Amino acid sequence: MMLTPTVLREYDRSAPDSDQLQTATFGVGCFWGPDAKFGGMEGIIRTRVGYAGGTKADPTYHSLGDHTEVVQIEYDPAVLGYAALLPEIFTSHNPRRQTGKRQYHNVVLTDSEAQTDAVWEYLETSPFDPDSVETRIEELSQFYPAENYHQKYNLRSKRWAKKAFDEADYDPEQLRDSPAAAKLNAHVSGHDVDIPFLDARNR
Ligand code: MHO
Repeated sequence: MMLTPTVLREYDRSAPDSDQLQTATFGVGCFWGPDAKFGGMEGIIRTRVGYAGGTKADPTYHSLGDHTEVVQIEYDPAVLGYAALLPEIFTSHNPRRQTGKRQYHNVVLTDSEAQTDAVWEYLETSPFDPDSVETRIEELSQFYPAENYHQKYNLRSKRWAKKAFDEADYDPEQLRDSPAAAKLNAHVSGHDVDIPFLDARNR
């Protein structure tokens, strides 16, 4: 199947709505990487990158204040539970060492007590000694989406991929929230992702 505007729109239209999904928010360094990696995983439907974990109101990339770069994912709990996500998060960074710069801190921002409990339960049975884990584990207070040019960053730098969304008349917010874009962003970043709408001509 070719990557046509119709194919992209159909894929996105058939994806589950946000209200049927749950969110997970975490930082593991520069947010471009986890945006691509997690966007390709089965059960992860949407991704967006942003700033969280601090107190400054309305942070921007050049005025971050005490915030950290994070990715927020929308996942389908019927396919992938939070407990199944945690090993992926904790092996995407070194939980035994915190990063010097707060911008790139390792942080898991939970949005419910159930998520917080799941993190500690995971750590207790993980190879990481919970007492020596330096990753910040905190409640999410507010997520501020990053500027559009940071969303699906790797996809944006591939002309053929960006062109497909331009031809489908996606505006920057639609591109950010597009389930198809999450998968393509993973694909162009070299992650192994099963994309039904890609054919050899696009690879
Ligand atoms: N300036 C770094 C990190 C960008 S990330 C959005 C780079 O160009 O790789 O912080």
